[in-house]
Order: sequence, then C-alpha cells, then structure tokens
Amino acid sequence: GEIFPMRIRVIGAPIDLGADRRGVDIGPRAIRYAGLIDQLHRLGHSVNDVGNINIPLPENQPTGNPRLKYLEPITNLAVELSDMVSDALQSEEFPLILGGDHSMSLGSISGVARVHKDVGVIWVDAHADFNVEGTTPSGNIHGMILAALAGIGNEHLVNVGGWAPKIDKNKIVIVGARDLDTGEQELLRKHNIHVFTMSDLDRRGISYVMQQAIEIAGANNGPIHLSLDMDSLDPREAPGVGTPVRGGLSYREAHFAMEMIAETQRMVSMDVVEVNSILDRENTTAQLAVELTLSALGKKIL
Ligand code: NNH
Ligand code: MN
Ligand code: MN
Ligand code: MN
Repeated sequence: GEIFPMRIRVIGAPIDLGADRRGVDIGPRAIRYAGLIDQLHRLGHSVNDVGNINIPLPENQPTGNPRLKYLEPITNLAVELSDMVSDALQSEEFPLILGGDHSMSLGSISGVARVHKDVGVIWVDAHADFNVEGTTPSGNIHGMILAALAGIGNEHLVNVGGWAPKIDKNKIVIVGARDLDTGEQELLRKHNIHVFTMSDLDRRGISYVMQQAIEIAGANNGPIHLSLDMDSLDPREAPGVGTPVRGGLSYREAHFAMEMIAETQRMVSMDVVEVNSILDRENTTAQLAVELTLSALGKKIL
C-alpha cells in the first residue's frame, strides 16, 4: 500500500536504571538487530540513526533514595534526550526513541512537548506508570513517569528541564492497563486520568477503545505521541519484558491499534520501550517491536 514517506530519526536510550530486571539496556541493539532500519527503508521512509545515548552503568552509580532509585542519572538522561528529541523535530525529522526502560519517556516526551505544546499522549502499557514516592511499591522510577509528565510527584522528576507540567492530564490516555498499584489507582481516579483497562477492551473492542484514545489524546486535531511499552502485549507474544502480566493485548489487537494511529497521520513521535533481551526468546519481542513500529509508521496489509 501507499505510505506517506517520512524522515525518521532513530535515537537509542539504553537505560536500565528505572527498573529492577536487568536486560532492557540491550533493547535498542536488539530492535536494530531485528531489522528496524532496513524495514523502515523498505517501507519508503528515510532514516537517520544517530545511535545510542551513553548511559552510566548501575554498577557505577549510587542507588540514592530507595523510593526514587537512580533519580539523578535518570533526570540527567531526560534533559539530554529531551534536547535530542526537540532537535529532531526542529529538523523536521520524526523522533523514534528506542528503550531502555520506560523512565526514558520523561526525556522523549518532554522534548516533544517543548515543540508541540498541545501534544497528547497514548500510553500503551500493562501498567499506568502513575506512581509517586508515596505510592511506589518498588522505588523504580519507570513506574512514575506518566504522573511526572502530568506534573504529579517528586519535584525533580516533575520539573525536568525547568518547566511543568509537560502534558495536559486531560490529553493522557492509558490503553491496556491490568496491573495497577493501590495508591496508583487512587491517584488515577483523583486526577480523572483516562484509563482503558483490559476489561474495557474486552467489553468494547480495540477499535472503539483506540478511536476514543485518539479523540482524547489528539483533541482538536492535535498532535499525538505514542509510548509503546512492550509489556502491554500478552506475554505469550512478548516474553522478553521485565514485568510480564498475563491477559494482555493479542498480536492482532496490538497491530490494529498501531494501524489506527497511523491512519490519523497525527503521530509526531514514538517510544518503544521495555524490550528485555535477557528474558526474551530468540529476539521474538524485539521482532514484534519492529513489526508494531512499522504498522504505526504506515505499513498496511493491502
Ligand atoms: N507499578 C509497578 C511499579 O511502579 C510496576 C511498573 N512496571 C512497569 N511499568 N513495567 O510499565 O513499580
Ligand atoms: Mn511502562
Ligand atoms: Mn503543535
Ligand atoms: Mn509496563
């Protein structure tokens, strides 16, 4: 089928400081190894792969506050990545950011929001990543990033780059949620965050849910950022993630969600996160990440 050719800037952010299970730092290489760049070319896009950001090893970093582990290196990365993403957009390239754990989205989405003030976010994830210091069960910052982007939580996370909030909380939509912590549920309710759980998906179907998600995040025909956590998929499809949760998106549901976003032609940037190669089977999850990225960037069956 026909696609709209884009100039895509690929940025690798191999951070694993925001999560407990080691192995997501291999994610960007695994996704490239699964053929990302070549397949983007074949689809008709041009690609500027700028490589991976240098991330300090956890072995060389103090953990810091156990309720906000590795806060300092995570906010340092966010500032650097934010600049890189803004720069890509200003050069009229589409930022495609490869993780790494979901803490990298603090930087990627801050960078988009600086250029597109009205951007909304579709957060496809088994989790809501809406914890704060007082609600986190783990101290892992990848579980706090969406709240931080909405202006909620620790001031160092919230004010990365010197401004807040990055995203209007009315333009945040979570799709695929099925594992929420108790305090996190309360925060989501208190702030009226739009959450489409797996139960909503069972009841209404992926087509209805994505149509709503696109209307909410892309209100007034505004720009949309897609943050795809690979643990949104059912672990049978995506075994290589740090926190698998049963009962996730099927292969086709995930593809169809991506195809619907592509149809809008309003996605301005995209993250693919949480591919954990140590827990993966023969790069299956990285291959699926590539396939889903292609669908989001215009690949059609016919
Ligand atoms: N909610 C848990 C926490 O905050 C798990 C978060 N893990 C994720 N999020 N993979 O996408 O620690
Ligand atoms: Mn996540
Ligand atoms: Mn704009
Ligand atoms: Mn998740």
